[in-house]
Amino acid sequence: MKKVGIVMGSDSDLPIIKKATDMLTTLGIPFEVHVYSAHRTPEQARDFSVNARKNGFGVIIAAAGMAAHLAGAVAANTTLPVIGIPCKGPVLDGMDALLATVQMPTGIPVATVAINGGANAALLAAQILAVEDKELAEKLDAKRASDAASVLEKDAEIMTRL
Ligand code: RP5
Repeated sequence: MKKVGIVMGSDSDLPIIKKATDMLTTLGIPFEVHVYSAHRTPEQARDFSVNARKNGFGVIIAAAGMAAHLAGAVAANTTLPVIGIPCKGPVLDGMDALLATVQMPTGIPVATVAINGGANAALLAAQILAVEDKELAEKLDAKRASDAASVLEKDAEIMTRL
């Protein structure tokens, strides 16, 4: 199976990335994590992106906060699908990172998930890999069924209380 590449702009983004790595681990998907900044280490971020396809990656997750150019900078240097996670920073509640990540110009797409949406980034990466992987697609179907069952359990429980 192809790997998921995960890059974060700073190790301060790690709590968001942990939500993604936990989900990938649950699904049995291999991944590799790096701290590369679009601003502080632009050469390393570029090298990783340029070489990602030949290094066995099938999709890249890029997480950054504030002036969050990382996902766009990665996407500029690869035609692998890139999923951006805008991370909430100390001011502006993550709106700064959301707009910087989602508002890509035509030609360089970034599939942006919710602010701090680490788990959904991993699920979207899994769905992309599952296009060519029947076993993974079945795991995703099973997860959907189990998520639905747990909502229905809560529904039954709330009716006994209210
Ligand atoms: C961004 O700046 C990082 O992705 C992080 O979310 C934010 C703050 O970085 P630190 O100052 O915590 O290293 O590039």
